[in-house]
Amino acid sequence: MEIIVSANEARKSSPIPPPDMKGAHVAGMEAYRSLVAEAEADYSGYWSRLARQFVSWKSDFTVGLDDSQAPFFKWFADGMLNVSYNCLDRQVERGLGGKTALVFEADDGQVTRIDYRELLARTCRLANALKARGVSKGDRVVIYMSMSIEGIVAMQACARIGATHSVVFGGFSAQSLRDRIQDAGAVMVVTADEQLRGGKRLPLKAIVDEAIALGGCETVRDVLVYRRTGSDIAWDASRDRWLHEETDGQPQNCEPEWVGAEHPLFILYTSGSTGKPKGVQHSSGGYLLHAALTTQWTFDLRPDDVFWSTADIGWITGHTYIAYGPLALGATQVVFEGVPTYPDAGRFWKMIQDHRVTVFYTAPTAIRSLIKASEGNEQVHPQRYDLASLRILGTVGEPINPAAWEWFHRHVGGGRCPIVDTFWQTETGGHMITPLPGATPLVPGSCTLPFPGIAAAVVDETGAELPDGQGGILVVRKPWPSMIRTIWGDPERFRSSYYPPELGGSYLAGDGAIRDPATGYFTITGRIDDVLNVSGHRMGTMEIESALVSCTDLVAEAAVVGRPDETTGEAICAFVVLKRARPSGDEARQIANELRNWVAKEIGPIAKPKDIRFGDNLPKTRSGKIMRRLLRSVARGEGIAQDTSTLENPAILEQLAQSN
Ligand code: 6R9
Repeated sequence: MEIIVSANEARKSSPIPPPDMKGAHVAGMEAYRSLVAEAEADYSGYWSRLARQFVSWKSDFTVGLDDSQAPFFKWFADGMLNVSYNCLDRQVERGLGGKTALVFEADDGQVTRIDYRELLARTCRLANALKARGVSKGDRVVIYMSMSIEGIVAMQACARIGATHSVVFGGFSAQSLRDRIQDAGAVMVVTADEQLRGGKRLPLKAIVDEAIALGGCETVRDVLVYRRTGSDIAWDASRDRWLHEETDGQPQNCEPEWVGAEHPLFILYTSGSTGKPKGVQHSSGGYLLHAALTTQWTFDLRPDDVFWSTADIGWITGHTYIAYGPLALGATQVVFEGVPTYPDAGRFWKMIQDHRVTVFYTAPTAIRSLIKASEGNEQVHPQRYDLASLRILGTVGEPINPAAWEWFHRHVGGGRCPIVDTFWQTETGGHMITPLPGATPLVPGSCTLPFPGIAAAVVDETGAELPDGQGGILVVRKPWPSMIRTIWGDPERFRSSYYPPELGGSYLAGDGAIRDPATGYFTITGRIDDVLNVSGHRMGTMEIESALVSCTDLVAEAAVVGRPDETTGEAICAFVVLKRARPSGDEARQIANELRNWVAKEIGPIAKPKDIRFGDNLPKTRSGKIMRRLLRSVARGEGIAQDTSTLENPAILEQLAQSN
């Protein structure tokens, strides 16, 4: 299976026309084009119209886009709102109080349903509990939780009182968690005793304890613990509190804290080109608008849909398309605690069947691993399940290769369901380039056309627009409402990472792209910086390198590159020089394992290198720069046809190539 989608491959197939969808929100290409034209004619007015349609404002705004301090753009800045009011109270006021908001399926298959009225009551009780512990508007709260109703309630409760949440994925290590708590200056951590995934109990609270013990988290006054498994855990009475004890007895009303549209709803850390993760800061008004708008248009969401995004709340997809977008529309959604392969690889298909899911949003890496599993075992093949409820499919996180697209289309969607291949990023807040199901003809492997109003373009290094058919750098010409506002605590890094002067005011996405000359469709060709995408998880090569070299007893030097992988899209490949003689055979395998565990401890299991190769040295230029371009070729098992004349020590390539 070829993973990296080439533009040629995407172009080969002829577009698949959209199904005849009565009453689609964007019905047909005429409707799409007229929205694009509306945005072009009056950009700020277009978004302002939608902001009034999709968001309920406590007090209306007078200005749409404010670009007076570019690139620190503001949207709807003098409008006042509350995001939790928009997601919960508003639904109850519309008469949807008894409508199911969340269908939670636990790892062991147990199902809990909760309606909008109950979700609002629980959010208010927790919001009151947070206030009782002194959390107030603008304070940061770190949420370190697995998928749960409580995790979503915690996010909504923060939004309700104007506290800025920062969700840290439950797979991150104590060290990574500490760094994020410290960078955010969090006053509270909300966690669970343990998480349950694939039948295994994994610690959460113990990792919070470890993170705090590492030092630097002095801002944290309280740790709230949701009792998930009831296992014994260590307890520090000066700081630890059971979530249920804090919320029991709290009133189920809590007046929303009305905030300005630019108030930071959340910070979410993501990987960049340097070792230090970036705290991506999002707004309240502009973010909520795009979350609600894209959930409605991209998934053509209707009142009776059952929406399921398989993402985790620790990632941006779990923010926009679980915690905020679907709730802002009053949708019913499935929330899943477990993993796609437990108790077997038919779990997703069984859940779609059981809950009559109509819109299903997942990651290419999950699809590829389920294809593999079903090839080995007919019992878990999607055709063994009744998937007739499905209407629309979606993918996110990485390019989807046409073979996986075809399989998903045929075997999961029964050939009837459009697939929306949604390109976007933590920084963009919501979809940027994506098909709209009732309008856009589909081409497997292409994310097709910009969402109406998004000014995506392909340019060269000087910012000049390239003709279609020529690959270049993906940029966004105009600011949009849900864009990143800054990097928490580091506005200069925000400016230099996303608005380099040579691009003349365009947003630099960090991906390469090419447009098809016939259709204008975009195909994303992958990151152009030192960011890897492993199973749809963003990892910085520098982060992994610093984790490796922090193993000071063993490691002298390390370089990390990506190589294509059949299942995970990209795999992490590390080249390591030890402080002792280069190991081989069993010793090499044993040290490689030690280093993998070390990286898991430093960053988290998702950052474990798949390949570790040992050398006496690394390929360097005479000026001492590591030549990653050559390492990438070695990692891919390609011959070294490239120019090595600037290399200080050419023989090293041979050694590294053989050391696998
Ligand atoms: C939402 C999310 C962002 C990076 C992005 C790009 C890759 C995401 C994609 C895609 C091709 C798609 N990416 N969706 N590449 N086609 N449909 O994944 O955010 O974790 O910040 O990752 O993921 O490389 O730059 P995030």
